[in-house]
Amino acid sequence: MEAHSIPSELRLKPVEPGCSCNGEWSGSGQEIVSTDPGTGKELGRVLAASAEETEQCIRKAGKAFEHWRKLPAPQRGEIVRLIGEELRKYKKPLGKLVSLECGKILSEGEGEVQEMIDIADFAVGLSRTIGGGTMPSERPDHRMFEQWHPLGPIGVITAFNFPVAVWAWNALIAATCGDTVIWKPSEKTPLSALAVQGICNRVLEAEGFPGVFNLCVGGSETGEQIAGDENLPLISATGSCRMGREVGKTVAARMGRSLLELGGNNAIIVLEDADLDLALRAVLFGSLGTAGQRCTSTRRVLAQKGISGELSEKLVGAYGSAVVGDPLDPGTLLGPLIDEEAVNTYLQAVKTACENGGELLYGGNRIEGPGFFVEPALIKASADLEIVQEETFAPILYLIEVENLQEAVSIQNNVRQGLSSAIFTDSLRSAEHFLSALGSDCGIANVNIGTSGAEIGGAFGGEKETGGG
Ligand code: UN1
Repeated sequence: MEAHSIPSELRLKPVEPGCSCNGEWSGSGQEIVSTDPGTGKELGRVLAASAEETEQCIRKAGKAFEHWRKLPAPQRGEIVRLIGEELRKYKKPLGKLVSLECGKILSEGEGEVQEMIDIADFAVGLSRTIGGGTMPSERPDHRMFEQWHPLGPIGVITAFNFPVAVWAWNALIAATCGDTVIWKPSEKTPLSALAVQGICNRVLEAEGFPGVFNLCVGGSETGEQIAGDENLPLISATGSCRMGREVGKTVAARMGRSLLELGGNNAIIVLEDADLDLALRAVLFGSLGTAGQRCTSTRRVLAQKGISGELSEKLVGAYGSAVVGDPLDPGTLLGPLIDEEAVNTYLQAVKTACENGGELLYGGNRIEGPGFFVEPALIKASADLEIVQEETFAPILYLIEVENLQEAVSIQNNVRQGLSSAIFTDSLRSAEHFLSALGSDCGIANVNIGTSGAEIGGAFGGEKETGGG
């Protein structure tokens, strides 16, 4: 695979620094190496923020909050609009950097930047519509109304698989509402975060509002420090259930609020009356998109008996023709996993499933050569296998045969996670049952469309171990 370089338009100097407060780079913590998952080669090095620098950063965000909260919301929206404009200008190079650093294919990298632009637009609208109810009071000559005030500086902890969009979902809405933000990106994708922070810094400095967005690059200790800091009334964290449990405990212990977006174990139910081609496309996108490393990735397909054989044949055919390779090549459908550890987790999960009665229908191997590539795996399995109950962040899809809708819904719900779900059927009655209180127990329930592909216009999040808030 040809070696790619960091797009020069982004003006990134990754060997220098790690922590940005008011646009000054000042990292002096440990060195973090960003690796290109497509080649296994180093892309750049970043110096993380030390504990003291993280604290400084939190203090600066607190200071900036004092002014920012007083600015009328439409004016805050105007700054967010300018950031959206910059993101439009940098969509291509930033999308390319995201693809390069986390390995998702180029259309997904650019799609992520588009999501940032969309949420910026949404936030601008919000800046003129933040509402509050007025309700009749029981008391005479008395008015009763709700008013939303900003909370303060907010901590945002993001994962490698959405290196920039998830920050934007949180940060641009928070800033519009009058909060300032401290961002701890994944240590696997610091360069994408630096590029976004650079864009924000240029806008904030030109407009005279430094310190509204702040970046603290670091490992889990930086995350723990942010979660534990009493000056941050809200922590938003995206990542594994294990991480969320720690963050949730730490934040709750100091009476803070948390917003957790954790693991999923998303299923697509395919009934006998479904449009199979439509279902096939959705299962493919859901299981192969971002190489199965989305919290909304399709991990289980629950196929009704009558079509299960045909669907499985079609899936095997489609997996066989999926182009695996360079994520920046427009012909590629499946890019690499994030790192060596992810490859090992994939191999181990396939092995465990097969040792416990799973039947490997396709894939299961590492693709030899540089980078962290694997074949997509399709495994026929029984729903109650322990490994099927877990979220493995890799392109592994379990095919489970079901008798009918009732059994499908019960299997789909019978896992610890509750993020996204889908049903493919042409029956209105089945679709409505799936969407009803007796149907899917997930935060997101889709009909005739797959489990991944969040829309910024609707609330995004899950139930049960997926978190919430
Ligand atoms: C999507 O499905 O488009 O970690 C978004 C994730 C989520 C975002 C998913 N935070 O996969």
